[in-house]
Amino acid sequence: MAARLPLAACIVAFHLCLLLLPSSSLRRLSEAETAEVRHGVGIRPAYHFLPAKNWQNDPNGPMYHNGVYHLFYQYNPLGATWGSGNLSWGHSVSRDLVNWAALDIALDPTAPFDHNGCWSGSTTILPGGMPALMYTGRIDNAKVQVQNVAFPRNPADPLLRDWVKPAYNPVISLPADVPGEYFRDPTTAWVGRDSMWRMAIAAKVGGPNGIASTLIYRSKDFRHWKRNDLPLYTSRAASMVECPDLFPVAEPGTEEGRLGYASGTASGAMRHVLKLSVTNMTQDYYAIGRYDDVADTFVPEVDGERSVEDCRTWRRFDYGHVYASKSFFDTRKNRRVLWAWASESDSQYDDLARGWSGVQIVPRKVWLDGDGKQLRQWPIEEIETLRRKRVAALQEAHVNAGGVNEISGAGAQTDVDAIFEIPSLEEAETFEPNWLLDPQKLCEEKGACVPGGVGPFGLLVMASGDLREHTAVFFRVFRHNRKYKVLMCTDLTRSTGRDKVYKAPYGGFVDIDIEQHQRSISLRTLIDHSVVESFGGGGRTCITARVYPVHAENNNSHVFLFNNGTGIVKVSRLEAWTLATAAVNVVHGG
Ligand code: DQQ
Repeated sequence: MAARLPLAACIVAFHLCLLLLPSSSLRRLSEAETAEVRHGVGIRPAYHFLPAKNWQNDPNGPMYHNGVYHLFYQYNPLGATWGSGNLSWGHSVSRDLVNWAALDIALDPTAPFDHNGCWSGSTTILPGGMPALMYTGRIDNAKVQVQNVAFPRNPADPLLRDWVKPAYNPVISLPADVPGEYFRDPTTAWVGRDSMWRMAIAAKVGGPNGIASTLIYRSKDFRHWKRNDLPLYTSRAASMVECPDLFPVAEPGTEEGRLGYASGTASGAMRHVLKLSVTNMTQDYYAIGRYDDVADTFVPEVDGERSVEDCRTWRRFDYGHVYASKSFFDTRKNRRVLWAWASESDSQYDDLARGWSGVQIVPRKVWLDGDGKQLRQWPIEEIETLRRKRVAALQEAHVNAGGVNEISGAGAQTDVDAIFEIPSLEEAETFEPNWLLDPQKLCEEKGACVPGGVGPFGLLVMASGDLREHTAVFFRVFRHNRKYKVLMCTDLTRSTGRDKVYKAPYGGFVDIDIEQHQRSISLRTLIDHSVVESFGGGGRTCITARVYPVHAENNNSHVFLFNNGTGIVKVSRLEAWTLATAAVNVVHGG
């Protein structure tokens, strides 16, 4: 028998009207209210990684070493703006990837080979267990980029607090055919069958209008490096791609399917993932493909509307607001773990007022889906240690057409895990093929307040009690060539009453056959004040958004289920927990 949701049927009609209000009807804020939000009251994440203050961007060199997780990150110790010439490697350590202690800066721009900034890079554990940081240094006023190495001063220090840059740096100088500012972001290195080290580096090859390339360098001794004639991959359609990441994944259906592998692991049962961060779009794209470990080339195996040549048509780790992702192989749990930067999406003025800017996503386990075409991602299980009060445990509930039901007790620090079942797909709207090209635009045209056939249904999070402010995370199902197409959106149109904040919706399709999945689809959303991270269809499509609701300053956020389609949506299972605040780089005494 269908159970009733805990409360709120009575608010349905009233709130749906509000849902349909144009966003311009949001109340204008007083100066004082705006200032509160600008100073970060109610906005600062409680369990996402960020330094105590100042600017951070890309995750750098994550690793698990001698029982300790390390995260380095692009950090400006002098303020809450990027400050390219000041960029340093911030350094924190953790036992569980959830609680972090801040250490001194690992690399700062003080050497002749990096005095305009220590930019992004990776860690490699050398034989014998010695970790090496490989990073990009900017060396002169022309901001020429070179690659440098650094080692721990005392490898026996479990926290690896002190890093030394050998005087023989740079280990790789700028190649003659690459403009000075386009040579950066070395990957973790791996050893090939010829016992030589390899690593990939991003470069624009052939002058200012050159080709976005991912170069491979080889070395016998980790000090002298020589470039391969052939790049790993060139992306002819993009002008520069940065932060490359190449890692193996096991073929689906093998026993190892969900395990991760160290860089360089290659066997018949392996495919590889190449991820590239496309500079001018600030979006990360990945392809599954074949890495030839003799020629060191990567050939994407693309399907349908995707192109081998144009990495901007590949799938994305996240269809929201993340960039410069980097994965590492976690030997503690034999899994591949992904980090990525989610920048602020209000103004630089706001960053300065708050004194901090930029967060990292909750680390995600990554593996190849059973269909062999896409990756799946899921928050690392350790995040569940923050679960405190279970505020909902529903089975066989439902949300009526036009319904809005509160998940009582859920708020600004909540983990919601739900499975929605659609009793009938009869009402699904017809899909127009040109929508395929731009799911984000489709989410814009068909936002949460545009009624549909099957959907929009999902969650309203970081919502004020009166629903004037809310962020909608939802699905909409379309009929397409006798099959169904599932769209996932995070609609920020009504996320805040503030102006000059990014409010366009994000969107991606969820590549599942919903009929084969008993007309069901899952949604997990991690809510953390200004961060809303959602995993649709078991982590096949992920969307991270940054939101700045004004009501959050009163610690008074709500979570609702909603359904703005014409038929009932069943909630076959839903659990929600409040999440505790993690100890993330806490500064004692203030
Ligand atoms: N950020 C770093 C670069 C990298 C870019 C500089 C990507 O090394 O290419 O902060 O966000």
